[in-house]
Amino acid sequence: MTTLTALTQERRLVTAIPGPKSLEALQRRSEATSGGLGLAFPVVVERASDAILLDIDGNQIIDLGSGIGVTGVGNSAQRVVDRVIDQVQAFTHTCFTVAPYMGYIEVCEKLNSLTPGTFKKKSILVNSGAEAVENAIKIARNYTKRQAIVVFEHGYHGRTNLTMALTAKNMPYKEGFGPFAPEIYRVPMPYSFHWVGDQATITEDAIEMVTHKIDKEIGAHNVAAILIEPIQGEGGFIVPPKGFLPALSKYSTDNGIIFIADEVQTGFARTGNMFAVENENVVPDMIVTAKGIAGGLPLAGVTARAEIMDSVHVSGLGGTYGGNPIACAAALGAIETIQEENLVARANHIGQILGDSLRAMQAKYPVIGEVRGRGAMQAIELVEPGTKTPNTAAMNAITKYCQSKGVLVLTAGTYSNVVRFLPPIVITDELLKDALSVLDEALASL
Ligand code: PLZ
Repeated sequence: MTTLTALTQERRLVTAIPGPKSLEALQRRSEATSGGLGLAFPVVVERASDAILLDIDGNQIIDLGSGIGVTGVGNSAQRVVDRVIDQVQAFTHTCFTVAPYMGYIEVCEKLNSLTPGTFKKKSILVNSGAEAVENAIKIARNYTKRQAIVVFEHGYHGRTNLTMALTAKNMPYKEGFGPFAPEIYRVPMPYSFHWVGDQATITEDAIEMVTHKIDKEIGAHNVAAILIEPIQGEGGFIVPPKGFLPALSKYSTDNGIIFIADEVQTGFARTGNMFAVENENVVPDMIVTAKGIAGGLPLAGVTARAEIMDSVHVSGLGGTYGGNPIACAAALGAIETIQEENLVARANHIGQILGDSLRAMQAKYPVIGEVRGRGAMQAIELVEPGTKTPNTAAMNAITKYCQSKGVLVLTAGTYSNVVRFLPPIVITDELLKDALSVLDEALASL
């Protein structure tokens, strides 16, 4: 076995982006793979470590996307690599519901102790965020004996049939893929930047709108669960106004509704708390995790009060690969990294640098309508200067400019006008500042 040395944490371009080898490989990509797959950054990756991606032409690219918020502990984090190698040599698969193994149990113990709430909790593991959301809904419906699910405008929960129905945005996620699952009700989200009402009373007004809709149009006693991202991810890093999540959580409790936090994108230190709901001391009945849990291996979890998780009949939950032993080994390595390297504090430190620098850019460039997010999860919303009209052209121009200079940034937003930053939480200050200087150039070049 060859051992690879870690890549130097610096940006280095040796060809245009994409270089000749990537161009050739991308030609093969388009011949071999479905045209239905998107492509955010047109290079082919050879290796990666921490916050640097090395492409097959030898370019070193700064990763401000973490594979959509996954590699918070860094690409190929050492503790993840070591545990995965040990596990893959020990055994690769048995199926946890056929012959169990310790890794699955240990990851669930970690989830039960790390998630908010002092009550007894239990967990299951599955393969993806969407599968975890599906299971959360199954369990909530089974426990409450109710069917309606309340979700929010601008929300994103996945691409499977049920989770498409839970997701707000039609294009590209839902277009042509219906029919969608029934008993899903979408309610208004207090998106403060675009809120037409009074900013001073946004929380109260939004709660009134949401609870009015639930009470009058659905009937609270028919609602199994309210499902919400504590900071909406794909929708454009929309942070609910202070007090909104606590009020929603209280309304759920008062009405026997399961409050589910979808922490797939926000979880595991990303926002400067282990889980984003902690920011306002919200304790969800159920919490869905994925992405950052396992340092890049496919793993997701559903964690809830024990009585909710135990309400399901034996064999009502499962799946061939859910909680695969290699993914569990990776998760134990990732969680150990988060704890030992104190990545919660590190995410706050990144948040300071990101926030200060993005706000300084906002003061210079009126194309930035708003800077928002928390910790290592922040974004800029781009507008026609002086208005709130979405500026998709600016988003595209900025991402393209960053690309050409070797900085990977991702986009988001219902109006396709948000550039988002989700760096590995282990990114060095120098590398982050270098990436932000490229972003500044991109804005200046508009
Ligand atoms: N819930 C809050 O952010 C995944 C989607 C990328 P899966 N977000 C990235 C894309 O284009 O498909 C996500 C999320 C929230 C659920 C999911 C779904 O997680 O692991 O992609 O299924």
